[in-house]
This record gives sequence, structure tokens and C-alpha cells, in this order.
Amino acid sequence: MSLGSDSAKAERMFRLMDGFLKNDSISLQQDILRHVEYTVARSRFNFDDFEAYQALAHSVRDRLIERSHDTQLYFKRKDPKRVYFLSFEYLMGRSLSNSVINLGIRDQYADALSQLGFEFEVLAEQEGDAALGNGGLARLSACQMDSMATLDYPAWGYGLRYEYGLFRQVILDGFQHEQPDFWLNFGNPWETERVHVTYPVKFYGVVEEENLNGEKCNVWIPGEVVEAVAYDNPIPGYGTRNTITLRLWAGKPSDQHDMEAYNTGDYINAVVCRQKAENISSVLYPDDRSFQGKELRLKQQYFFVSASIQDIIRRFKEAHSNFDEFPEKVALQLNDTHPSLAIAEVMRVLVDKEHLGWNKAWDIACKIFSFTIHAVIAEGLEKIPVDLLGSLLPRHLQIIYEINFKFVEELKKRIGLDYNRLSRMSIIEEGAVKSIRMANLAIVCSHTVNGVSKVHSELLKAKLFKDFYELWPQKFQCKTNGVTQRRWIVVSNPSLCALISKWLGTEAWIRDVDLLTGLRAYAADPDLQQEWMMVKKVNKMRLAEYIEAMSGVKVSLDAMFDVQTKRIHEYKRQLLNILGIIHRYDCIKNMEKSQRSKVVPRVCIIGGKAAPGYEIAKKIIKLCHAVAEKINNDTDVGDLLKLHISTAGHEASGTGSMKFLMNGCLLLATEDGSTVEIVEEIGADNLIDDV
Ligand code: F58
Repeated sequence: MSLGSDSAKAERMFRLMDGFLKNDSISLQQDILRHVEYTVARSRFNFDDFEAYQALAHSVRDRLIERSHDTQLYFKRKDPKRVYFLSFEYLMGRSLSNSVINLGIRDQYADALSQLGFEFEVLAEQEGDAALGNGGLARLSACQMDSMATLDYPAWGYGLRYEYGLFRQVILDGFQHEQPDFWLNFGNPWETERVHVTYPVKFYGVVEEENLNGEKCNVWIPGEVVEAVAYDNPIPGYGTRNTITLRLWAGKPSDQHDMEAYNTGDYINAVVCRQKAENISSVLYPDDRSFQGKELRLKQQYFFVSASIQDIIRRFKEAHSNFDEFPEKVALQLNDTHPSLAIAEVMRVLVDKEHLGWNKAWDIACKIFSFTIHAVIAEGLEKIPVDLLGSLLPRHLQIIYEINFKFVEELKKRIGLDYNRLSRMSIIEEGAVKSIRMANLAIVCSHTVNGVSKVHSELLKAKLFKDFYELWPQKFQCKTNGVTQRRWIVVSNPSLCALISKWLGTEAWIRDVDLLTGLRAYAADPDLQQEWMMVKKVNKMRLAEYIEAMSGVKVSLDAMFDVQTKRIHEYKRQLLNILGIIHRYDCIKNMEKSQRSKVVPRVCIIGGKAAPGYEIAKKIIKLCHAVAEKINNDTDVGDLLKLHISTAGHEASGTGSMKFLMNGCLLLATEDGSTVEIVEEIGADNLIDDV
């Protein structure tokens, strides 16, 4: 039913639904019990914490769906330019607390639950993490979704619905072991499977030339077809009804799948082949170091890109018949190079299916793409072997060659026959393994290219993409990363959140983070300082309890907590940290006992996962544990130094420090990545570069 086409019917439906779902305590209690009884299928007189969480999540989801429908309806009528964010990875984490806070009904739910004999915080702990990503890049995608929803953008996020998220880390005898994270084990109450939103995605096969009304055109006859089915995850904005969608694709067997096997009567093989289709989206690649030219990964990239582009074009065509309007209605943001096959796919659709002609299609493509680079060094850049691409996506290889040919011809006119420069800028890299440079493809087609901090953006212009910067200086921009205060203060630190709102006299900072500067006026106020210290102390107690429960190490609350949590990487310098700790230990041991009272006791906390194949990073983890073992069992040193390793020059930006700073921590850092911008905000006296 569409409200526009049949308003009398719509009116009736609206009356039947009696407006929107209600958020008073009784309605929420009824709603939760209804879900216990009918969704979770447990008796409303007998259900445990996990079942209560599931019912609660479904009740919240109902409200999200309602808003999501309204949002879609609103934008369908308005038909604005939509922003499509394409990312291979999203680290969404948990949804419950974030959703009820953004919907403004956390207290109502807490009250309703307590009437039913449950505690909101306890139920929130039942939720697992949606860890569909590796690190900073993936969490940035999640923070961007939250911001776009809050700022009322008509936005969509697209990605892959991995069945296995980032591996779980288990430490045995100081060594990291990886365990699969089958996060969908007990169902995922936040998503909705859209059985009607499916698209065929083609692989392999051959390209044939056909004659269409006297014009030559290319037809791709695939060797394999996999169906992509949409799973929608609502992302609510804070303080607005705008609720956007993160649409994740999963692989399903297609009816066209391996027709050959059916036709030859090989029934068993045909069924096994069908099942293989589901493998496409089954596992997230856990390497955060460099690109690996693996076929499955390339398949994953094209799978999500192709389904997303089909979806975007279908939505456009619902309201428009002329592709001239496409750039006014569609903006595609490429989150690093992983989705950049989208460029070749858009060209394929516009040229081969919509028959727009190459020049017109290219003109459109160049107006719709923009590209964020997260890499710092050339090794981080994706290069796809030509042979691999040619076998998996034969038509796309032709298209990329054509783009490159035209680009190089144009380039020759601009810079002359400087063959060194031409070969550096070419999308095709010649060499032992002929490859496609995906970043070059993305830069050539995108209207804007951005780095993620000032230092990083300057580096891109001066080093990594110097040739391109000289050609197109206007394309290069800096968009310094940020993190959402909704998750990183409001959800994670409720007592600090209450303190800030009390002193600012408003909650407006939850939408507009710049308003936090209003606290400066009270910075010297002893009452604020005392309240602030109290909040920190209570949080410190909670952390100390957690550390003891997890590792058995008892830490002193009077110690300074010195924390480094991020992926384990040589360039992130956990090794330097641990060497500093060994040095500090050595100093304490060699100190006169009388001098020890001058030492500030310290609890060093190092947390992070290493990529499963990253030997040195795994050795760093083992070293941390060995050092901790030594220091923590040395009664002579006692509380002066404790090391806790949490199991849980090349930084492009770094976002972890922003989260710590927001919560009142001091920053120990070199002026790398976004530190420069952070110091501009917090003042140089809050940066410690000498301890
Ligand atoms: C990170 N990159 C940067 N890549 O290291 C960090 O400085 C920056 O703050 C963050 O992006 C956001 O811009 C990062 O997380 C990956 O995880 C890639 C995933 C795919 C394979 C290659 C690494």
C-alpha cells in the first residue's frame, strides 16, 4: 500500500494502528511481555535475562521500524539527493543502549523493566557485539552512520553481512589464539531480512559482442550467479525521527545457480554448489595490514558492490527516467578502495544495460563518486592481479582497461610523454604480476579524494599521490576523523554525561559536540572539579573490578591508569610501550627504598588483537604477557607498577585517543595522525610528550 496512491485506505490504516507506538511505562511493559510470549515464545510468567533481552530488543526494534518506514516515506516524497556510503566493514558493536538513548526512551524502558523485575543494565549485557570489521576504519563507518542519521541526512550504508565477525581472542600461556565469532548464533533481533530485496550477482563466464540496432554492444554471459539478499539494520538519529538504514548483503543460492550440473543430472553436486553461494558472505578477512589478492575477497567486494549498485539504480528509476538527473540524486562515498569496483560496475550498467554510450556514462560516473583514503603507505594499497580480475569479472577488466586507455591518452596531452610518470599514474601496474591499482582507479573517477587528518592529507599530496595532486589539486581534501559523542560519552559514560548536561544546563551538546567548550567557563570551579574527580573515581573502581574478574590482578585505585588499546601493529608501537614499562620496572628495582615514595604508582593496560598471520604482532602479545607475569608477581615492587593485558610516524588518523579524551583522560602522544587537530582543540598543555 502506498499512502500517496490511496489516502482513504491510508487514513483507515492509520486509525487502526492508533498512531504510533506508545512509550509510557505500561505500554512498554505490555510490549515486552507480548514479545516474550509471541516472539521469543516463552511464557510471560517464566523467562530469564536473555529472553527478557530478546523481547526488549524486539520491542525497541518495533519503534525503529516505525521510524524507518516514516523516514523512507518522507524521503520518497521529497526525493532529495541521497548519500550512499559503501564500506566493506562496520564495527557497530551493541545496538540496545545506543538505540534507546537516540530514541530518547532509555529512562522509560529502565522504569518499565524494573516494574517487571529486571534491570536495564543487566539485560544490556546480554547483547553480543556486531564486530563486522577490523579496526579504526570499520568503527569510523559506524560513527558516520550515527552522525548522518542525527544530522537528518537521506543516507544509506551498504556492506556485507558476515556470518563470522572478527575472531574472538583467547590467550593461552600468553599466546593469542583465534576462535570463530559466530555472532548470529542466537539470532539477531536488530535486523530484518528483506526476502523481496534480492539481486542476482554474476561471476566468471565470457563477454560476447552482439549487435543491437546496428550498434555493437557487449553481453556478459556469466558462469555463476549468486543471489544477494538484503538485511536491513535501522540506525536511529539522536533527537530526530530520522532513522536511516544499514543494508547488509548475504549470499543465497540462485535459481540460476549451476544450471549445468542440474542439466547433467548431477543432483548432489548441484545442491552442494548451491550451498557454496552462502560462503561468499560467511567470513570477514581479519588482516588489517595489507591487501591480499585472494579470490574470495574479490568475490566479496564485487558481490556487495553489485547488489548495492543494482539497489541504488532501482531506487533512482522508481522516480526518474532520465539518467541525466543521476548525479543530482546520487552521491557514492567509497570508504577506502575496497568498494571501488563500483566504478567499473556503474560504467557496465550505464553502458551495457542502459546503453547511454561511453562518454555520457563516464561523465555521470565522474560526478557521483568520492573517495576516502585510510592508508599511509603504498603497501596498504590494493592491487588486484589482472588474471584474477579477468577470470572473475571479465567485462569489468575490459572496462577498467578502457578507462585507463582514455585516461592515459588524456594524460599524455596534459603532461607529454613522461613515461616514468605515465607508468606511475597508470591504473594498470606492469611487472611480474600485472595488476590493477584500485586507488588510481578511484582517484581518476572521483570528484573528491580525502585523507583522514591534516598530516595524513598532506602526506597523500606530497608523497603517495603526488602525481595526481599535481594534475588535479582541487580534488584533494582533508576530512579529519571524528567519533560520535553519543556512543563514546552518553552510552559508555552515563555519569559523565549527567555531569556535563548539569553544568552546561542543556543536553544540546549531545547533538553538537562543539558545545562542550562551554565547560571551559567552569573549569576552575572547585565544585565541578570535585564532581568530575568523583565520576572518574567511580569509573576507575568499575574498571578495577573488571580487571580483577578478567585476569585476577588486583590493581590500586590510587595508581594512574595508563592505557593503550588498539590493533597490535608495529607502527602503533606497543613494543615501545612495553620497553618503556620494562625500563620503569628496572628504575624502581634499582631505586633506594626511600625514593620509592616519589614514584607515581601506575597500572599499564595494553589491549588489542593481532591479525592471525602477523607473527611479530603475536610475539608482541606474548612479550606483554611475559613482562606482566614478571612485574605483577614481584612483591618488592607492589602497587608501584602493574601491567594488565586486555584480551579483548604511520597512523593515518587514530580515533581511539578521541574516545579517551572525551572521557577526561590525558593524552600521551607524538604529533602524528589527528593529534595535531586534537591539540588545537584541547590546548598544548593537555598533551604529554615527555613522561
Ligand atoms: C585506520 N585504518 C587507520 N584499516 O589505521 C587509522 O589511523 C584511522 O584512524 C582509521 O583507519 C580511520 O580512518 C584501518 O582501520 C583497516 O582496518 C583496513 C581494513 C581492510 C584491510 C586493510 C586494513
